[in-house]
Amino acid sequence: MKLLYQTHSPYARKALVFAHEAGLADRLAVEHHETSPTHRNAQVFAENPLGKVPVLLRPGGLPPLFDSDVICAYLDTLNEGRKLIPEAGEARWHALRVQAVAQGLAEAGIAIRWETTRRPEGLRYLALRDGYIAKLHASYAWLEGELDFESPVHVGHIAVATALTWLEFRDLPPFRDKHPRLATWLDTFAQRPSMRATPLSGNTHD
Ligand SMILES: N[C@@H](CCC(=O)N[C@@H](CS)C(=O)NCC(=O)O)C(=O)O
Repeated sequence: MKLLYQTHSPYARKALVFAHEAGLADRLAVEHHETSPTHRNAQVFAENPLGKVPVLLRPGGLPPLFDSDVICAYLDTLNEGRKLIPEAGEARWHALRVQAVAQGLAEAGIAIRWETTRRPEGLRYLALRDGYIAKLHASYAWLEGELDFESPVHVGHIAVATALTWLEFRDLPPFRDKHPRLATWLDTFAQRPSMRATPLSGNTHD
């Protein structure tokens, strides 16, 4: 399988960390792609009409899979170990809603970057930036109270760790000062081989 990836994408890293945690990383050829709505990547668009990474290309003419949520769900079907997306009960809904909050963290971070550095200065809208900053702070507080810090790794943990490390990588609003449990948990999670094997690097090309 081939993973259309990006070394500075929280979503692409989430899919790859998931593959490592599921024991599937050696089945993936990882290919870096730059993407931006202002900088069309024809190879990515050929596989995903949204022009976004990650995309998982499967052998045998099977359709490409996107987005990161779908890729993780697919990889878990190949996972011969303990499932990383709990299959039933409240554990499933908990992991999926944690994943949803993590997706929102990355989305808010990207939106803040548009309103601070990516969009030309005269086109930035500070009220929109502030609205997204508020979403980040509310989500940090939610995770401090709701994340199951002690339980075995699931997709929600992977999504939160890859989102938070990306937010720090991009110097977006910090969470450590007011959310010590989250910060301590992240520092431990970041030492996992899956995280160490997938460092963030590079700049966005708009
Ligand atoms: N919901 C998607 C989001 C993917 C996404 O936004 N990827 C970014 C890179 S971080 C991208 O390729 N953006 C290009 C664009 O917006 O055109 C996922 O979870 O995979």
